[in-house]
Amino acid sequence: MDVGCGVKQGSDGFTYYTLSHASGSQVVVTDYGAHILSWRDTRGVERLFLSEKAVFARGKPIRGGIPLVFPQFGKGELPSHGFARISTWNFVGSVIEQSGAITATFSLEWRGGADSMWRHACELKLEVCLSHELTITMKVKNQGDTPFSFFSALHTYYRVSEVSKVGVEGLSGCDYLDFLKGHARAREERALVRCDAATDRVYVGSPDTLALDESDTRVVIEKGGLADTVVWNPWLEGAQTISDLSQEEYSRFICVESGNVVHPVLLRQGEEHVSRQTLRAELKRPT
Ligand code: TA6
Repeated sequence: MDVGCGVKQGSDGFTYYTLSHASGSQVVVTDYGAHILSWRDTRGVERLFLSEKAVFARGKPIRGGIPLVFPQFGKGELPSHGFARISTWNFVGSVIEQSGAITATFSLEWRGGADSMWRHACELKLEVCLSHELTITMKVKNQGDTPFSFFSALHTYYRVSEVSKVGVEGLSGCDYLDFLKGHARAREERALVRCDAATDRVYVGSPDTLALDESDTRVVIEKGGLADTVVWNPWLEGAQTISDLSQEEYSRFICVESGNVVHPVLLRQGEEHVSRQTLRAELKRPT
């Protein structure tokens, strides 16, 4: 495996960047949405889910990987989850750091204006840094002359062998809003949050370190500058209504999304907001 950043042009018109690290880890990002499609850990195990029915076409979001939610979370005036994931980003470049980590940077200049679907001018940057772990840094800069506020999330789809057998660690004692029960607020009491039915919850002000626990592995999820965590799985009944997801695929993923989805982030002119998420797959010690 060549260490560094490889580039391929897809027949769909998207450009695909493959970052390969000496530890054996690998990540694939496309300039469409600055969307991370694949992350293989140091053992070569794929950790992200990508739907077999995912659509790769401009104007449509890609089902799986890590879609970037910005500046709207969910439905609203803008397309669902905002425009960042359906915009073509610029590849700024890649660099091999002294530590050996490889960073690729993407940017999106949003001009805004009265004719635009979102009138505010901003610059988004996404830095994808691969070593034995994966760190994704998102920067939002207000380039306009009025303040604006936004929501954002790294809508991460984790690939699992069976959704009901995995659990999210670290949410016990945290309040959540249940989007399937009219946003009702309740407190999580489980040490391990499992999905055994359709789940769509926002954990408000969640801890900055969580883990996805699956048989022999834990994927540690660390966040910064992102207040909340969304846990989502549509289950069979939900999957039946999602055209770019096969029915049986609902059991092969869980979304655990680090984001600012409850309280909007306010950015004044010239200000920048930085957030990040680090993922690390660790083999569990035999007990
Ligand atoms: O983050 C959870 C969620 O907002 C769910 O409500 C669900 O609809 C999901 O995201 C997928 O949204 P999408 O627009 O990608 O179909």
